[in-house]
Amino acid sequence: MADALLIFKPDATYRLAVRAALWSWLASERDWKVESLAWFQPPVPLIESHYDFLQGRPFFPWLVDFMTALPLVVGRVTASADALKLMRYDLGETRIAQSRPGSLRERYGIFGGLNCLHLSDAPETGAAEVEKWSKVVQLDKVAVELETQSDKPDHTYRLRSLATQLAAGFHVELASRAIRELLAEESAIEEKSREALYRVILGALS
Ligand code: DAT
Ligand code: MG
Repeated sequence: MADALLIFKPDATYRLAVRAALWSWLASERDWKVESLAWFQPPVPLIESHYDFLQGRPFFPWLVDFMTALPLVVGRVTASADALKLMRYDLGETRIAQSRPGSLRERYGIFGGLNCLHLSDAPETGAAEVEKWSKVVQLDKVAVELETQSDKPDHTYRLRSLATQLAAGFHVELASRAIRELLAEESAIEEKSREALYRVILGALS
């Protein structure tokens, strides 16, 4: 059995219909088991270390902000090596424009690296990530109850269309405002965290 680290990124933690859909998939425990879930706001050094292989890439400062700006839902999954491979197949490719049609990222990711879930990509990386994270977050019990249904709308495809315009420099003001409005409709987040959510989503597009 392999251990894998699971993170609902901010776009999945706070967009409630998306979180419910991703949780439905995970909670099916088709070929795996969800061993833990907890709320946790990752500190900057942990994320810098978690993503150390990406240091120096132009998107790295944004990636660190994205992963540290807000409390996230973090967990651990156990699966056979083959099942972990299947989970990563279900998840889809890293960048949304390249995510396989029908994959979770194609369906729920917004744009670029706004790709909703982190899941360790192999037993070796899973073991290393779980070891590192278990020092700062509990990874041995399910301490968060997530819903598999939500009354909130899922605006993924409109967000993706607006994100594409914004990233290309078209209608920047209008598209930014529309993205904020759609995110507000999708979430139930208090004022001060909402600004952080807008910042990390819009930050991926500039
Ligand atoms: P994955 O999350 O599919 O395992 P990864 O480990 O290669 O992908 O990269 C970690 C995260 O970094 C990824 O989920 C989003 C971000 N990222 C990677 N490459 C990127 C790129 N070219 N543009 C924007 N974000 C990127
Ligand atoms: Mg990875």
